[in-house]
Amino acid sequence: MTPLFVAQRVLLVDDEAFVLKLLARQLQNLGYQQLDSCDSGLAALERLEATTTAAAPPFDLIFCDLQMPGMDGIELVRNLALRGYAGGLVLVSGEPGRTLQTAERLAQAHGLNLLGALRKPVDPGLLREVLTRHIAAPQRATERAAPAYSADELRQALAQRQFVNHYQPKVELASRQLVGAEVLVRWDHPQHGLVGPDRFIGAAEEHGLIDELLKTVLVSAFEDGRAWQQAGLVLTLAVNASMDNLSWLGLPDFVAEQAAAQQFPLTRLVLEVTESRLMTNPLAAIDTLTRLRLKRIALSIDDFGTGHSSLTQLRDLPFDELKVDRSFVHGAAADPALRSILESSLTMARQLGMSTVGEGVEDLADWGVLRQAGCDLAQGYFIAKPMPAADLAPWAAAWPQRSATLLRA
Ligand code: G
Ligand code: G
Ligand code: MN
Repeated sequence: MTPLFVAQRVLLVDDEAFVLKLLARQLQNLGYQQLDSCDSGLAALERLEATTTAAAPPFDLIFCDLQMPGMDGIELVRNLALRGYAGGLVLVSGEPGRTLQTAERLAQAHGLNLLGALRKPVDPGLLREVLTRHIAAPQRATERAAPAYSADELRQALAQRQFVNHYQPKVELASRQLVGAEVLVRWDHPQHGLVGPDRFIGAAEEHGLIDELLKTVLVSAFEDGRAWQQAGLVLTLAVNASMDNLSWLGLPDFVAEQAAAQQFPLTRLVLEVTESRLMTNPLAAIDTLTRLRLKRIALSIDDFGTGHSSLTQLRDLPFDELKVDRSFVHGAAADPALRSILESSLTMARQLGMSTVGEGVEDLADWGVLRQAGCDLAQGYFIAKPMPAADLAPWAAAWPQRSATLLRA
């Protein structure tokens, strides 16, 4: 376990000294170093107030027992909400599952950042899973919120063609063959250097420029795809679409026209979709997705398992591919909870006739777990990081040799 969590300040609240000690030990084993504990809800609130009023920031994470003398966990949760506590919350209890579930819903209804609920004694695998969710989700959220670019800045960047596509290889686990690449846009900013999508996608959505961005990403992808094809490199290209893009009813026709202009076959295009925000116009999205499908463009459900990409979508929409989120892939070999989520997601996808991709493959163990679980494709730093278009052909040429070494064949 890498110490991903060292910077996190954690408060444990439980009236049983033994539970506090055990949980503290488990968290220390996971790399947490800044642990604080108290034995009642009231003491927790005092602690929180002391840290909030002082220059020090409040806690990043609170573990809260339900059954406590004096102020119980439910009351503490209510008080946390009243004080605007914005950190993560994990409920821990010996109470039966239903009670814990109800408490969970209550915490969510209060608008708290609930990471999960754990039964006592706390299973180390489940604990890690809950914490992984914490580092996976909120980090992405804050990154997205970072420096907001204005509509004018984005418009100018579009006009000056400052957005460039990078490509991350997707390889078949069974054959190790390169079969495609995910297109990941970057902003080659004249002052800020290469800016990642997490820092401008949100702004582009907000300013109504996300369709313009998708257009440039698609056109460049078709151009690059055509060049690779002429060089003998046949690749399936996967482009990311925002939910907002799906309200654009003209998207399927635009895609078809541009692909035809570059003689790029639509059967080699995949559209990756994450439910990044509430679907504002579900009818339009279903219309667009279905028409894309009719044009033989493959649809992929991205970041599966993160809570954005949900079972409801699988039921309602014609997806061809499921991408298991990297938080369930990396480290799954050594973690029974992650592994079972990963395996059951893959099994479900297969039963629905979808092909599968594991993203976030960072080491040989991740590769092995996917291979064993029968996943079709792998993507991640272990194989290659996203790279400029010009680097892809050389990378592809070197891959057979490199993969043999990496996988010790
Ligand atoms: O490399 P990475 O930082 O590339 O990408 C971060 C996130 O940005 C990913 O969730 C990815 O899906 C998203 N993303 C990358 N390129 C695009 C794009 O062209 N359009 C949209 N909507 N999202 C993108
Ligand atoms: O949400 P989406 O699946 O489109 O995200 C792709 C994002 O994941 C990009 O930001 C990309 O840079 C990143 N990424 C790709 N491979 C890995 C990996 O092996 N580990 C990690 N942590 N991130 C990765
Ligand atoms: Mn993606």
